[in-house]
Amino acid sequence: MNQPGRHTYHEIVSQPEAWQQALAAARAAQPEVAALWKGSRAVPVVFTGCGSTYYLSLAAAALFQMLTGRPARAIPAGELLLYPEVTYLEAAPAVLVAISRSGTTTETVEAVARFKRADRGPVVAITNDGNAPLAGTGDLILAIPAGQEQSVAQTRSFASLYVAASAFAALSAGREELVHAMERLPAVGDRLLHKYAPLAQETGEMTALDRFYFLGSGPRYGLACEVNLKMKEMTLTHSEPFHFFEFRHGPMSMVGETSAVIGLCSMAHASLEQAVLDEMHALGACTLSLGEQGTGVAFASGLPEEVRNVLYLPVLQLMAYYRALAKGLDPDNPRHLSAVVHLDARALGRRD
Ligand code: F1P
Repeated sequence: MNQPGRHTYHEIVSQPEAWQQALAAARAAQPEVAALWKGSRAVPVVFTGCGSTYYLSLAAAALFQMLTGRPARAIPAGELLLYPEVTYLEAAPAVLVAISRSGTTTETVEAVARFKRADRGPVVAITNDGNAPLAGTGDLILAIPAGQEQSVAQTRSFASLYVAASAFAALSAGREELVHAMERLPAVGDRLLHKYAPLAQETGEMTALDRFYFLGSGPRYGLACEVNLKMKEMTLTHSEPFHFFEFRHGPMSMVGETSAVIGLCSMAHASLEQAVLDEMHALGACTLSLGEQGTGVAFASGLPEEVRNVLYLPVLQLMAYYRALAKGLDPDNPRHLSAVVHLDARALGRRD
């Protein structure tokens, strides 16, 4: 009998290998990336995906704009179909970065098709399947097959795509030294998975906790959204992501003895972010901080803050895995979900 969660566990603990392939793919594409940005710096860059890969787009767009100084935003692919005018200015040029594990999600593939039909500009495809439809429509393709997985909920795939997107942002900014520094990520990821597996299991098995809040700001907000989705998909737990300061403006009313507040903490604003966690702890919450140093989960990576954000993922993915098992659930097969959402593209975005 298949042990519940065996695929999810293997995918989480093996992900540093996929990070390595993501970096190799980005480095190999360096000349194409440089050529992509010969044009105007004012051309907006739109990152898109669905669910996990929309959250990835949020994180990637924030990092891309911080590093390159080019305007970037993240829009769910479905919204590009329903309300393109909210994103695109009539005939103005743009660059579209489409992110997809499968490369077959209808909304994402259709959003790219319409972008190309409108001749808006180049498409960058970041995917775990270089043979799927999305890759066939990209002008620049970053494919990371090592990130492919059996499980429905993205873990290894997400992290590999995020590493590729981060390296893409660094190369787009001409910051090759950041990509070189990223070469150390897989070893740090392996170390964190070994060192903090007990903490992930201990926290995951605290089934008295009935709600989780994940706090992240700047380039980490999209990652807070993603780990929040893991908690929902794998463990059927009420959970929500917030920007750090936003949590005080109402949501903190929900904090009590059965809530967990988990901070994806930066070094740049460590004391301000830790202050939020301390206030929630005083209200009875179980709090956990992750970051480079001085935190409950300490990376001790020595890497620049811009390119170590993937390190927030493994321990929190593992925590969701253990919580699912503690609740008698199978994280490999989340309730109601399928690995890919396929729709009738002809019916999407029609103003009914
Ligand atoms: C995206 C997706 C997500 C969902 C889950 C499974 O597919 O369907 O919407 O949250 O993570 O993957 P893809 O376009 O990345 O293949």
